[in-house]
Amino acid sequence: MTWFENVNKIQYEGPKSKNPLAFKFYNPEEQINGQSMEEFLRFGIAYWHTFTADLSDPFGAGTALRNWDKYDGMDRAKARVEAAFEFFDKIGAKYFCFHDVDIAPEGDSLRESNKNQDTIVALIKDYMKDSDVKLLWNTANNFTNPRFVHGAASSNNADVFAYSAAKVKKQLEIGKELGGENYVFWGGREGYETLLNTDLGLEQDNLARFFQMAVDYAKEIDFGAQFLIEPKPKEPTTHQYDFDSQSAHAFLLKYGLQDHFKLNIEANHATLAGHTFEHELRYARVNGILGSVDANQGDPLLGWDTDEFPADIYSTTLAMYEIIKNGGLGSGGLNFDAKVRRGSFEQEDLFYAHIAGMDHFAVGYKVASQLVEDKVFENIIDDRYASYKEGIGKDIVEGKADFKSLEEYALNLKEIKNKSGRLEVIKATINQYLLNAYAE
Ligand code: XUL
Ligand code: CO
Repeated sequence: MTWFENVNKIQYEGPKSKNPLAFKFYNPEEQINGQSMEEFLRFGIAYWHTFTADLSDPFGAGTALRNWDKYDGMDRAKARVEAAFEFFDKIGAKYFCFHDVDIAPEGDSLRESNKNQDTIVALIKDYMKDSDVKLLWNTANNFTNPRFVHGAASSNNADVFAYSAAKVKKQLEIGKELGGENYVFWGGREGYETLLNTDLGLEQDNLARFFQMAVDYAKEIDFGAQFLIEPKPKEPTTHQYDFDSQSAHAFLLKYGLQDHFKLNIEANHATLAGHTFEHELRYARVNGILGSVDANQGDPLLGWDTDEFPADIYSTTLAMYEIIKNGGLGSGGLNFDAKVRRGSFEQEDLFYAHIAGMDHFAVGYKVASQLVEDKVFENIIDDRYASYKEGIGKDIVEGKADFKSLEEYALNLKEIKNKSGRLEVIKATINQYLLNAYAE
């Protein structure tokens, strides 16, 4: 049985290829800095968008044509596993990610849901044995079911806190069973709509208690995955607690959780927070908490999370710059938390979309590597902050200055000379690198 009978294994054909079912820029074997593209980029497939979602939106029903939809319930869940592993192999992705409810339907009780999970996890484990595909991360969906109407770990209802804990416990066990390299917490409904009925202090304390219990349980079962918090500023709640990387960091520091978590940075979440993707990556990187990436992009004309496949090579270049400077993503990867548009409902669109996303990150990687090799930004920064390498600047960074010595210095200053920031030429240089990377 094959689920994608019109598609063969996707090959690299180079920038001139007109074959929509071939990579133009992503060449898995190409070596950059002594590592293959495949090893460094660690692409992941998001199970929910690619195998579970039906492309419905708040105004319209699902449009997706998927040949596994001829089945129902557990049969469909099993068909999806088969289709997924065929897809991973054909697209050449080495990682995948899922929520509990993506892989198996919920039952009428938690017990039944867990049983459904066990059946599908055993099947996934079998498929993993015959392939080199690994679990980048799994997570618990503690936001879709009506029981999470007021939140999960930050719900006002302690029964919901308990239920949420049970779901995460199960996923930690499954992560261990499948050798998951990371475990993700996206606070889908961990936030609030209005302060008029919210105890913000208790909700945040409870969220921290929940994270601590997860840390303790992972230790107890010897599950060594990297824990990741995925910040998002809003949607579904008006005020999400893990608003952006800086607020997630403050939260971790406040509750003493900083040694157990890194961040999973998503491009569209960054822009929803009013940041660039590279800002979020940079903040996480300089604070030592850049763990993984959800690769997608938003629509600048729409104010919500559209989860589009990455197409903006300027953005993928600046993102890859951060990732290279981070020394890679360690156990993390580039997970395509991206969905084909509602109008792209044919099954082959899944291939076109992932090929495009992988190509665009490959371009970004190649161009960013060149920028790093030529020290383009490093030279700019060195020069721009040169005043801290000698004289009074050196005293400041070495802790040898105080207000009195600074006042004395300032009183004797004859003139203050600033230098141009040269933003226009910097942007032109980046474009030059982008255009020249594949020029003959
Ligand atoms: C939602 C989102 C999630 C997380 C995992 O915006 O990004 O899919 O990645 O729960
Ligand atoms: Co995401």
